[in-house]
Amino acid sequence: MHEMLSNPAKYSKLIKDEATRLGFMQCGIAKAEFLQEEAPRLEKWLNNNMHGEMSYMENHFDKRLDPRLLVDDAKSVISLTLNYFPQKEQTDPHAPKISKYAYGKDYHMVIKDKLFELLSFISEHIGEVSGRAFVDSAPVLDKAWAKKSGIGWIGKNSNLISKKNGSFFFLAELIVDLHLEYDSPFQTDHCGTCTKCIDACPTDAILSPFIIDAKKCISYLTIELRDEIPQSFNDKMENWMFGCDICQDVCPWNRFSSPHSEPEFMPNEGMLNMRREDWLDITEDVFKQIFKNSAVKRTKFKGLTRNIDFIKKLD
Ligand code: B12
Ligand code: SF4
Ligand code: SF4
Repeated sequence: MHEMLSNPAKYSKLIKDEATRLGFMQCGIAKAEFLQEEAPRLEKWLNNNMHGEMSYMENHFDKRLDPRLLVDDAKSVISLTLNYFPQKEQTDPHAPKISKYAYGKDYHMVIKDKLFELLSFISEHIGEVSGRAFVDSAPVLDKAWAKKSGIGWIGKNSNLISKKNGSFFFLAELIVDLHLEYDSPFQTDHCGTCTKCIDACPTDAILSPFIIDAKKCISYLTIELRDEIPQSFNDKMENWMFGCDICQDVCPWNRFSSPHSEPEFMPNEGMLNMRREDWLDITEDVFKQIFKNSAVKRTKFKGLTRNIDFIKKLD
């Protein structure tokens, strides 16, 4: 990009308007630089083996902390949020529970498409820009960038919370070699003296404010863990079979969540209406049909039935 011709404020505005048109809820922009504050925290988290079997978290330590190692000559990190708060939830209160984020089509696919559209918009309306799209799977500290670009703060449950929208949204980034106008980092912590998430976590996975021991988190146990779920969690799963929303459901800031209008995230009605018995008897064919294109496929049929078998022992 020829800096001579650049107009950062105008470009930032163009990009944010297009992000809104594409259905993103918030867009903030930060300077691409080394994440100084996060470096020792990430190192400590890994050294204390908080990541358990997620060995991918150990990889690319340097890249995870510096976007300039991911994109040559990176100048800006454009952070985006996409709402997934659903209009309707599972109807049978006794059915094994699925996290709200996994009701619709796999977010990786939905968000990647939108990010590519935003990247082509930039090339078309601003100029030859090199950039890469990131959603979740790559070594990028999504929450740190969202905080740096003014979208919100990291709550004691370790999720990124926005004053306007709570925390039921995904995070994604475009890292580009274009100089833009930057938003101010989010400075204030609006958790205050609240400890609702820490008190409500059934497995005590929130060791202290901001620090999650993934090995104890139901989300890890039901989605990431390949082995059997340890017996010590026998009476602690609170009927969750895929992910867990407890530390977000109890968060006062989620009173401000409003339902998304993303067609791709609309849930399969049949799935929402499945009764407890239907889940206990689920066949591989039904699994394939209701979770076609869903993030739930990550556990495969075998993983989901392992989780259902684990929690059904409780009755
Ligand atoms: C690994 C991972 C997990 C792991 C570990 C969780 C974790 N907190 O790291 C597991 C499998 C448990 C998990 C669970 C969930 N995840 Co997850 N996960 C990730 C992933 C891939 C990496 C996160 C990471 O880098 N962790 C490493 C550790 C070191 O980071 P950290 O916990 O954030 O630690 C920071 C704090 O400890 C902080 N810190 C330490 N001390 C202090 C002190 C102060 C004062 C402050 C402010 C901060 C602070 O510094 C650390 C480094 O930044 C991201 C995607 C991404 N690429 O970022 C999604 C992501 C964080 N997950 C997400 C979601 C939705 C979830 C679940 C809600 C899913 C569910 N319903 O089951 C749960 C929530 C559990 C929870 N309470 O965190 C979203 C969060 C969106 C948001 N609004 O914040 C992300 C961003 C995915 C996405 N692209 O949207 N996840
Ligand atoms: S997602 Fe559930 S298990 Fe994990 S920290 Fe939050 S409340 Fe605890
Ligand atoms: S429940 Fe309370 S302490 Fe936890 S993230 Fe929400 S506001 Fe912060």
